[in-house]
Amino acid sequence: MIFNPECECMDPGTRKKFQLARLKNLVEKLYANVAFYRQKMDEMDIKPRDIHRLEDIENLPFTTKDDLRLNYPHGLLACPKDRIVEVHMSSGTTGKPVVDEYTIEDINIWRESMSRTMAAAGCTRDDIVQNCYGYGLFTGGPGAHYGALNIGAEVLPMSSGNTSRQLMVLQDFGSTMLTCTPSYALYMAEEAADAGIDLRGLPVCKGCFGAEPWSENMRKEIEERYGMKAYDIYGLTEIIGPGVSFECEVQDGLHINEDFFYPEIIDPVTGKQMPAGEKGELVFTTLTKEGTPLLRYRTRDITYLMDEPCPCGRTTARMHRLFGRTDDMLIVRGVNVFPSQIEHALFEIEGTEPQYLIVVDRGATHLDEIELQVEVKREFFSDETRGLETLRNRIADVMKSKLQIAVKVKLVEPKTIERSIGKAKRVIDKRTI
Ligand code: DLL
Repeated sequence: MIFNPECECMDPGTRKKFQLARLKNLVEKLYANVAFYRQKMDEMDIKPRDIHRLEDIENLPFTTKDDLRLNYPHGLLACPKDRIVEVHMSSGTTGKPVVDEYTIEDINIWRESMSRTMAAAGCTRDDIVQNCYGYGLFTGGPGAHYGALNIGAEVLPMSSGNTSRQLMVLQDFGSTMLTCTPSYALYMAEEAADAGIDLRGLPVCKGCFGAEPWSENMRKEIEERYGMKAYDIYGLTEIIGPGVSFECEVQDGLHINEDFFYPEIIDPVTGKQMPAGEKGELVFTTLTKEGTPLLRYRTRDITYLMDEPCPCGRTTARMHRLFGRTDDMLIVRGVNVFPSQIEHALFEIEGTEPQYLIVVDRGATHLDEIELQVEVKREFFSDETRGLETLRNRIADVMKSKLQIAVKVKLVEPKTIERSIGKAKRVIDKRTI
């Protein structure tokens, strides 16, 4: 279902006019109210009056995660502090968290964006949404909550974890829609299988999954285990949270809510814009935000924009599902390796479970080594060891041909690799420089 046809199916030329007016307004506001942006624009000798066309965005400064950390906690606030009604943060593994401060208008835009997201996955007022994204400073729980409420669906604000209770509620309340990270959806499916619960026989028939990388094969696995349609949704705290882009029923690329979040793809090295169809770093400008609006925020996420029309009728630009992040690329013996490449290759191999861990270390020879731990279906462990040996060799061969480097494969029994209730940790890099 298209939640807001007027905006989502708008003639692209008309949308561009809106975007330009909003961009001009944003740049004026940032120049007047945020010292950080005024200084950057002065350094680059660009003034708000220099923005005449959407293309002029290329002359504006970028914002990076480091800029956000340096201005922690309130340095990028663009409106009076008393207008802020809610705050979210992303944990990050190092340094200060990044902060997003919302006015009530920002919350309204978030609500609208998430309503479009969930409606595209089929959510209506008749649905019962079991929301297992974490509630708290993380944007996942509240974002899906706002969207579902706005649609008029019933929400079960479960938050993440306590899997046996999740499964009990899934059965007893007849939840029809699931919202959580894809890795948690799979973990719940495993626990359900162990408890003898037939997920395919339950009313749950659709879900919005995101917040971490996942592959097409992982989607198939979730769809099969639950008997549901699984949709990819994307977002990040800095921009609004979930609701930046989402899949429609066609499941071919994610529609960007570009009346709010203006996308660009740039070459991560030169910073130059790249045309549709070419892979690079995703950059967003928040056209309407009031609390902490951002100009050309470098997400570090890698994808490309698709500008061909989508059969669903929405006219918004789409982005391909993410290929990885500029900062999760591993350089192993000089070769660039993305965890998503490993995941993709692995899922093609019969006999493996969708659980793996990549451990990078330097061996006695001081050369980088990748150990790939892969869970294997239980039958293989009760089988004769030859089966295991053949599978191990097969995985090693596939990795060698896909990644161009040798990978040590360690097959482990089901449930050996630690499960996560939020974002899964797929890489441990033990190398010290
Ligand atoms: O993860 C917001 C979110 C919540 C999105 C629930 C979708 C669903 P952060 O914690 O700030 O915000 O993390 C943002 O997570 O830059 C991507 O690298 C990654 N990410 C988010 N969605 C996807 C996705 C939330 N669908 C970072 N596929 C982003 C791959 C994703 N990676």
